[in-house]
Amino acid sequence: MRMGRTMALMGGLIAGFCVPVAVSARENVVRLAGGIEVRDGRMLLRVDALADDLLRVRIAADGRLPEDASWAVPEDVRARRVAVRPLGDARTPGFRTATLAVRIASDPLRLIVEDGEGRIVSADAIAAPIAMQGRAFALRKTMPPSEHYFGLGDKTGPLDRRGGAFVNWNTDVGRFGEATDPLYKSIPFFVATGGEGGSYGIFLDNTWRSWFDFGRREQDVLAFGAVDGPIDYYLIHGPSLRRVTERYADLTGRPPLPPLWSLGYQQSRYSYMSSREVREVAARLRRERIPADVIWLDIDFQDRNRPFTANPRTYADLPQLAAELRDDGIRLVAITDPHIAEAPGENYVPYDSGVAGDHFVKATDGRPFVGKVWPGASVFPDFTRSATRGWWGRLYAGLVEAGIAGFWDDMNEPALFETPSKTMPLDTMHRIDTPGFARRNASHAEIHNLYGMQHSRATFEGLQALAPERRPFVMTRASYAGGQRYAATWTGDNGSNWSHLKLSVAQLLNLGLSGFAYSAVDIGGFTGGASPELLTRWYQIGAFLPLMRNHTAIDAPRSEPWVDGAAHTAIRRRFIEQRYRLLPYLYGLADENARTGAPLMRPVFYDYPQALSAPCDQSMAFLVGPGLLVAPSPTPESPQRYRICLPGQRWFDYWSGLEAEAERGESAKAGFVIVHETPALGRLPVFVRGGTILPLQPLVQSTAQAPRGPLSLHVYPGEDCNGLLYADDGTSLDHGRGRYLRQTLRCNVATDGLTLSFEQRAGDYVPWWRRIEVIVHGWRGAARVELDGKPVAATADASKQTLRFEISDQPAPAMLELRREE
Ligand code: NBV
Repeated sequence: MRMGRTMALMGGLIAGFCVPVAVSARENVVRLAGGIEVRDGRMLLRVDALADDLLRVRIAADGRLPEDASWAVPEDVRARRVAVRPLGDARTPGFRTATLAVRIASDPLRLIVEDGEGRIVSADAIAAPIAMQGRAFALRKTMPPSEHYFGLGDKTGPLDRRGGAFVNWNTDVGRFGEATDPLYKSIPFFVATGGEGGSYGIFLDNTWRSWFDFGRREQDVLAFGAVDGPIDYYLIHGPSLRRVTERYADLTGRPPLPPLWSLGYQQSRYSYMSSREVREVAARLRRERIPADVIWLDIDFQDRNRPFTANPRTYADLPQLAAELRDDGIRLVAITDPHIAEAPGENYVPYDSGVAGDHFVKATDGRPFVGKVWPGASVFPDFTRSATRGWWGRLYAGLVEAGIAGFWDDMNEPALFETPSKTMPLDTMHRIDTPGFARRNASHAEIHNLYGMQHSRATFEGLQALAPERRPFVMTRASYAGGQRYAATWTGDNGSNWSHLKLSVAQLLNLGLSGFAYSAVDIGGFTGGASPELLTRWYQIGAFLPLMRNHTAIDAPRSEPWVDGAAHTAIRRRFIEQRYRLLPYLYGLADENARTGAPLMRPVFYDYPQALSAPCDQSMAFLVGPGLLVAPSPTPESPQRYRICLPGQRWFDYWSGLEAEAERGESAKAGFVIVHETPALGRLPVFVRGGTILPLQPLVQSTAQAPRGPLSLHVYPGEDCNGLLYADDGTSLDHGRGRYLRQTLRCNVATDGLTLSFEQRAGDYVPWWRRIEVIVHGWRGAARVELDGKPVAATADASKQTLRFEISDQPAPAMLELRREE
């Protein structure tokens, strides 16, 4: 249980930390072109300004900084500097960047960061700001009452981390619950918002077992530390939350643009037991007219659970299966766990070649470490060696050739059976041999949290090498900060209950703020079996999540969309269809994410800081990009009416297209349009921000089909009105060579109507649409429409308050004028 274990760990650490290591007189200050180094007794504190709003802080208790290496932050990024101006005196030296003031107070050494106006962004605590106990360290900072904390990957509990304490130690938790910690991933990064200096983020780049305490143990103290390893963290100043997440992406990388098909509906189960069963599922999806792009193959597709094999009886025709499904617009994703069966003399290539290349992690006796997992006795690749990653990557040749489109790296905490620690002994040896690192042996205690990240890196890079023209798709369960460069993720083995439905929204939001923009949750829950209503609700919300995958455990009832009869199937189908209609919008968000790091799924306060103090329970609400606000009931199991706080001025109901009207008596609350919703099974409230141009496409059954008909542009007038069109071939890397289409659209509300402009198109990709249908919402009365001065026939619909017309595609800049007529 989270609190019990965490408290025990930190109790030990912090108690010992009360004796600061060095408080002697200041010995020297070295002013650097891009930072400062201050020594106090033996302790060394170094701050480098990588950018005006991005600081790297390193502390060495023995005065010597450790090797400058990182699995998360690439070398060229760590090498960046901006010139700084000196600040302060010998007692409190510091520097200024264009936007920050950095001061280092003494006795004890303390770091204080202010913005240009002297407002505190982040300040070390006065008491024991840096404390050591052996090789463990704890850092303490002040925690203003107004501040809220987010991030740390998919850790459970409330969205806001304030008042919580968390441990980073990748763990196969099985049936996790609301208070389970640690979980599968370690992303030691949080964002803070609501303080006087604006939003900031802190990323502790330390792979050892680490912890974060947001005022749980000590009120108003923010503390973090690790049991060993470097004291090396980055402080990012926003002041907007958006800017923090973008900067974190500059630091640790952005996910590459994923294949379009991965945004479609994905059907999985542990396991579809034969290629016959896969064909049946595929046929049923098509027969039921449920759009789908992917079917997943879990461990039972393999021969005796051995990675990189296919069961010779049940999946003898894998290449044929993949080809047939592909013709039907369905791709296969197959599991490739990291454990390799210890099977000498059995012609099991991954084992034989792994031994020949000395690729496995070693026990203290120097022999490959052997542990029990799915295949029985297994050995574990040492992914900290580039040669091993290369070897692993080549193992995919057979599956890629068989037509498998994507891969699933599970069990990579790494998880082991029949051991209380659930993983390998901490003294198991890895042999780091990767450019940018000194070659050395490293204990599993140091590498554990990295294992999943480097596993998915090996998979990703292997696929790049095997199919250089294709975008790899990899999903990993365990990872570390920066792992978003290689793989999408999901939240592991959740339960089929309402509490997990709620948790999943907070988990995916925090993952998005932690760099993992592509994340999924097992729709319906992995264990237990969902009630029909729970499953339907999950499908509805799932349609708006970054990735949409239904998955269940081997012993759980099936949870494909059709399992609960026609009425439920119809609702689930309708929501999956909406996701497919929204693909042009979702793909535009993917393009934005690849360029800026902005997550697809965002907390409402990402764009609307006032949402942090909304007079509504916002725990289930989220944004999809800047334009959509999804507002499920905060108590989804309850039929109770609930209030929805729409921040800002103007919102439209996504389903009816009508402007959302503030409920009577609610309009007085400044900053929000407040509406009420009485839950009905078929409905999920979704709103569009006034000021959005939302591109939608005609329905398809798979992204492999070209949509037939026009692209629809729904214009919802309002402030800062804009939209983005992005398209490319969806699977290749041609978009990096100019074969893409990116076009900004804008609208301007005038007293007598509206203008809609198409800006200059970038890229030379020719899209699937030839015509564009424009639907302007909130329109009253008749209209005269002109495109670059030429009249266009338009139809107004008074009951829907729309104005509708069709034009040809507009590759060049163009201007539409819409004038209201009496
Ligand atoms: O490979 C089987 C399962 C998989 O379905 C699930 O999604 C993973 O989280 N896997 C765990 C192994 C253990 C299941 C008890």
